[in-house]
Amino acid sequence: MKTRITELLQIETPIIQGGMAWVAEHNLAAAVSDAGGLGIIGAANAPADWVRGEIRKARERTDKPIGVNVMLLSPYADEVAKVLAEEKVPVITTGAGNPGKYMELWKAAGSKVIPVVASVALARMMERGGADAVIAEGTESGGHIGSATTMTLVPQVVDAVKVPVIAAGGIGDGRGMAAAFMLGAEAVQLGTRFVVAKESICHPNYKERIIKAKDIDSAVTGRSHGHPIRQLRNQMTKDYIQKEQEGVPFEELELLTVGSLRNAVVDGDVKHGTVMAGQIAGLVKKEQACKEIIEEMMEEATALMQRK
Ligand code: TUI
Repeated sequence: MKTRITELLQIETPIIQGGMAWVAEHNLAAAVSDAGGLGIIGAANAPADWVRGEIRKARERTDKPIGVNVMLLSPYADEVAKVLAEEKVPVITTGAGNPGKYMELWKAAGSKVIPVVASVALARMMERGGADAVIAEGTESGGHIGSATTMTLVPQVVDAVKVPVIAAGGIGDGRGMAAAFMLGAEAVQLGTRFVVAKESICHPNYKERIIKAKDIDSAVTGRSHGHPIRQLRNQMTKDYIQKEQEGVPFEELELLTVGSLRNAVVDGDVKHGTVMAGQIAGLVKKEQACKEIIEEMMEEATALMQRK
């Protein structure tokens, strides 16, 4: 399937893997790119040297293009930004902020820059600043979220900018992909379904928690201090939300989550750790290879889109 995004990124299928912290490392990214999509290494809160190492390891695994996602709240964002320019990473996506200050550096290195936006205003600003495309991410997503839904955000962003739009948030199969295309998107980004991929290094307990999740199993922590995070309900979300309701200050709440995503992803503590996942978790029913996920989605989406 050809769209402006497949042309821009030189990929075969308009499916992009999200830059999930701790999960989106070189094994997953290479597997997605090898399967014809765009694999992404998630820099998250990791130091720049780790990011450089992952880029190089991914390059040993595949000749296909690979992207890197910069989490703009990271204390290492400036250093990571420089490494990406040095390594001439072909595609850079950003999240949780405004990447305006890095745009010139990245464009000079020849990278395609694709910021995640959660509003029409930021989408317009990013286009003016030279973004090659934008990812319109709805509140159905896992992790750090905005407030607009994918259904409402995507068509409004499509109408507001000329650059191609990638839809994210709540998409987990070919039906979601076809729906996003009906809204005007030219590619989709998936996180939760790829967390459960065979090539994902995520702990089996985490994958199992997603597979067992029901439709309304996610909760949002951090609304009280403006950093909302969607994750699957467990003891951690219960304690956190109760403390938020009691008015416990941000600094104290923050202590509850130090290292908690790592505890879940790496050590498999899905009870007390942070199990970030989107609302589509209830739809994800089994572990599959990235190639299988992409082929299945493409088959389903193209059949739906050809239907009159
Ligand atoms: O970034 C994400 N999802 C994430 S990042 C993450 S790790 C983390 N660590 C510490 C604190 C917070 C998160 C887990 N999940 N998605 C992309 C995304 N970006 N979603 C929403 C946004 C967003 C929201 C508001 C982007 C820009 C924005 O406004 C920026 C501005 O300054 O106007």
